[in-house]
Amino acid sequence: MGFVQDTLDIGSQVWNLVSELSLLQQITIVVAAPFVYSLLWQFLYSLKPNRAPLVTYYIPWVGSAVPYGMQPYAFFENCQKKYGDVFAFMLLGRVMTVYLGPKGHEFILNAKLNDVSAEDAYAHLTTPTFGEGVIYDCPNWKLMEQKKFCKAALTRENFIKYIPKIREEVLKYFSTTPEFDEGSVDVPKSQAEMTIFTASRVLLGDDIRRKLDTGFAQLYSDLDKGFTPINFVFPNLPLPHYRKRDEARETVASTYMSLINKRRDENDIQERDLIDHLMRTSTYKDGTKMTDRELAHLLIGVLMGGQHTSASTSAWFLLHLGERPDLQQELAEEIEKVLQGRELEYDDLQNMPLVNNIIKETLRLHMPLHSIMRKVTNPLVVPNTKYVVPKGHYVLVTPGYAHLSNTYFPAADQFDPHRWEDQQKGSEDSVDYGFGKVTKAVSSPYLPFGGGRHRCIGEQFAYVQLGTILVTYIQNFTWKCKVPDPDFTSMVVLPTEPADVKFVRK
Ligand code: X2N
Ligand code: HEM
Repeated sequence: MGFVQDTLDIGSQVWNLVSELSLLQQITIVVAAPFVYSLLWQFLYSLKPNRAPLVTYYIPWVGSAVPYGMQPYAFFENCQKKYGDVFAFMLLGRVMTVYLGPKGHEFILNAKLNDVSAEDAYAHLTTPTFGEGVIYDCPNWKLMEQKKFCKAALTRENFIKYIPKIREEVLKYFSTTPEFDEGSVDVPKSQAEMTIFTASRVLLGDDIRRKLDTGFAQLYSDLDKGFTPINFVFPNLPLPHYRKRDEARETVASTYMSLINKRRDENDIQERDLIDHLMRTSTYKDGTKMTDRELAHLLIGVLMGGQHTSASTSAWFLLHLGERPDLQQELAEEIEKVLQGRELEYDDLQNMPLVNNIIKETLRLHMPLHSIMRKVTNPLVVPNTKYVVPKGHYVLVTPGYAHLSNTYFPAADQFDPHRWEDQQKGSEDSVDYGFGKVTKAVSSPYLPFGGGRHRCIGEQFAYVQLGTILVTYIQNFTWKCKVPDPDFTSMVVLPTEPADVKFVRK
């Protein structure tokens, strides 16, 4: 009680003092208080011996959001010079601890399930767009199983069937988009459209793909506009774009649910697409089945994730190739040598090292997710340092930063797909978190698909989709352009617009 009484006493004394000041002085205090508090808080933080150094900031709560949000890699480079590989910064009210380099990859991507949580870091971002019960709106063991269920549709057998369909969609897109024949193509836009058409065709099936030629595309667009980094701060507001997102999610989910019901009623469950595979294998190990609604939400999430990452990657490789007619020529020769006039098949892609290395090099220079985050749920000791990251803070890992370092990649700023040649795969230890084997060590400097229990399951699919798109472009066009700067403020790192390219038919 003494403490409460003392606090009240001090409070009333302060109040008496303040009320004797002029209005201007009172306003000054109210405005200055957060700044004083923030600087005081930073000072006290700096006294704690076991905290990673905090990047100084002047705007309370906002912290380093502007330099980080605009130019994360330049921001990290400055911080590394001042503080070394481990430091913390304030981002919109959250303390983010960064560990740069391969040791940081290991520290964060292989952190124990008990110590860090992806769902606590991402649910705000994803759940309003994907819907409830899946991905980051469920316990981690369910996510591991959902990833296993999805992998059933992402096998070699299925890829063999997907390639002609992807190719057909790309060719149809070329012939129905007038900008390929006159004027120029807005590449980020064309690649977003081509990605949704190809992915829906093979993962959701012909029925859903056909719906995209009608009003259904608008729903995807509304849903897509709701999948933005703004959600980290404001997942829900009474504004039109949030309402449209929620309506779009409901309508898209209902559409998928009707299709699921139709297939079940007609006993028409084959092995065509992801929907068929999920209808077959979506029983959790505790015996419960995913509901149709959860299946619909999982489909939304997986398609949405694959959409942004894949669309940005193909936009970037087209733009880089526009600067490199020599590589376009070399690709054309590789493709012609393998195919000899035949149509592309799955095994052909495995025999086109340059095609794959173009994708690999694009993902090095333009890793779509520049920041991978976890919320700390138990005090986390940073190995080889005296630092402890307390519960409630976040950890951030950025393989994309190591991708750009000359230490790991000589002439790192050069687009050089040949740098990947003659790299034999080592026989590395693997581990299974429930969705198949993945490499145990994540201390590689090159991790575009992440690592550990949250590692991507879409890598092979992305290579199939992107490889088919690249081959089909090279077979039909040549083009020239300049590579624009990256825009880091969107969900994935995109080329800054305008990024228009004039394509010339072969
Ligand atoms: C206010 C500049 O702009 O000053 F999707 F099934 C589906 C995605 C993680 C994005 C992190 C922060 C940008 C601050 C700008 C599925 C395929 C996934 C994986 C500050 C002033 C979702 C964080 C975006 C930081 C940019 C997390 C994705 N494979 N997809 N200030 O993905 O996997 C999925 C998985 C992330 C980010 C950012 C600012 C499975 C500003 C100006 C303004 N980012 N971002 N996926 N910022 N400002 C996914 C992992 C999961
Ligand atoms: C996870 C990258 C395409 C589905 C991840 C992660 C990364 C990543 C870095 C780890 C995220 C984290 O640890 O927080 C990429 C890149 C892609 C791509 C660069 C394309 C070039 C796809 C595609 C799909 C997909 C096409 C679906 C078909 C997933 C899923 C996860 C994941 C389900 C697991 C999320 C988790 O366990 O938390 N991806 N991805 N991705 N990705 Fe991808």
